[in-house]
Amino acid sequence: YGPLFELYLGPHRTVVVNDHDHAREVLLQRGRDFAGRPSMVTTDLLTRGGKDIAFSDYSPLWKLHRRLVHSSFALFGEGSSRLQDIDGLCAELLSSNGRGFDPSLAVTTAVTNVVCTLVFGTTYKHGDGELQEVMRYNDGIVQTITRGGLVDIFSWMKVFPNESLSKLRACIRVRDCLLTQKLHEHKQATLSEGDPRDLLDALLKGQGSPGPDGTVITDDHVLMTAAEAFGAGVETTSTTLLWVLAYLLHHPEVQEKAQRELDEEVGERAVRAADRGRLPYLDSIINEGMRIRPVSPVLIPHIAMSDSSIGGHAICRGTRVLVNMWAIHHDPDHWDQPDLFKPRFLDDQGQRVTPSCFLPFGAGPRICVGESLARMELFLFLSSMLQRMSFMLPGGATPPNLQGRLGVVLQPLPYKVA
Ligand code: HEM
Ligand code: PLO
Repeated sequence: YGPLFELYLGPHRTVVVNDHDHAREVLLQRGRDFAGRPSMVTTDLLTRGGKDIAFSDYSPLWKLHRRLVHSSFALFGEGSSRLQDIDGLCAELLSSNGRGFDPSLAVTTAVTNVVCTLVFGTTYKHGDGELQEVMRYNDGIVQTITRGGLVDIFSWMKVFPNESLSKLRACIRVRDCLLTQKLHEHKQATLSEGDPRDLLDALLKGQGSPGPDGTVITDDHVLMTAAEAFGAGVETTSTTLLWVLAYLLHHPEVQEKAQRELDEEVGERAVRAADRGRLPYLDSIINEGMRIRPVSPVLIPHIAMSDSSIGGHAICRGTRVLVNMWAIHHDPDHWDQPDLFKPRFLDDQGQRVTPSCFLPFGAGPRICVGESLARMELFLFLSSMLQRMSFMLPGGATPPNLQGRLGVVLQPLPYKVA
């Protein structure tokens, strides 16, 4: 349909951006004009009417909120190497002794524990009952918040019985029950002075200082933001790792090259965050995974907050804008053989290159707040796994299906490794 087209999704005028020049205009050059979020039935349910960050419309309180989360991540996450679950993950993977098994449970557990430490200051043991509950409700939410689902187009349809919406409500109930309990425990344990230990502490402390327009962070905001950091932290990183592993099963030569780089640059000792500079090929694999299978293929819908323009075309206030990152990451004008998995983020000298049409985290005012954390996690988990083991197809198995299933994130279908 060309680089830019407009359609009506029910009553909503929607512009779809398929190429990277226009995407940069929407996200960066005129980022402020397009930094709004539409209100939708499913995400309003999920976030109690936008009391989170990702699905909340642009407002002074949202900005304050976003800043709090961002600085908490820098404080508690990215800098300090708190990925204590690497050993647990590797042990669990190795314990399969080469029998074919689905890696998703082990990967999700490890990733969940990283965010859990960050948000709540706690971790789960592998196989913990509550952890299983978290994974179940997350999966239910991911599968029921589909972008462009009918109730999000015709909101009046919410009055009719709807199986998907009932499932979403049930998952949200489980989530809220669990999180309210955590908030309660935190309030009892903290509420004294002292430095915040985790994101929940930081948010509770932030309740004391009102936003620029006098609005305050309510308990609902604290709960929704913690829930979201938790949900976003788990689903995105684990999905990306599972995509990369699936592609490595298709391309054993890529896996071997990464292992050679690890042997030469790191050897037997544990990989550290500071090793990233020395492992450009590994980074290139991660980037290629995020290019070929972006977890968020049309980002999150944006909305024009004022009359503006894209590529010289007038766009009126209230227009929804979908940035088609899938199309941008597969654009044959910018990528050689875009459907082929080949780590390509290096030049002839092996130095890193990042093309401007590679935007897996978005860009501008709505850029992902977890980018640095995610990049560090992806690097540390993948490097540690490849250093200690090789992933292979179980005997007789066909390589993983790479088509994926699209919920609120694009996930690989279940597959087995040995
Ligand atoms: C937003 C990608 C990891 C938290 C986003 C967006 C994308 C994205 C594409 C939407 C940008 C837009 O609408 O323009 C990713 C990818 C990840 C990742 C590819 C990992 C591989 C994380 C992690 C966290 C996180 C680990 C938190 C712990 C968020 C939040 C937003 C967001 C809160 C909403 C930002 C806003 O609307 O202002 N992410 N993300 N993400 N991400 Fe991530
Ligand atoms: C994942 C399931 C959780 O239960 C709730 C949740 C919160 C934030 C969402 C996340 C889910 C999916 C991935 C999202 C994230 C915000 C930013 C991220 C949409 C639904 C991406 C990749 O855009």
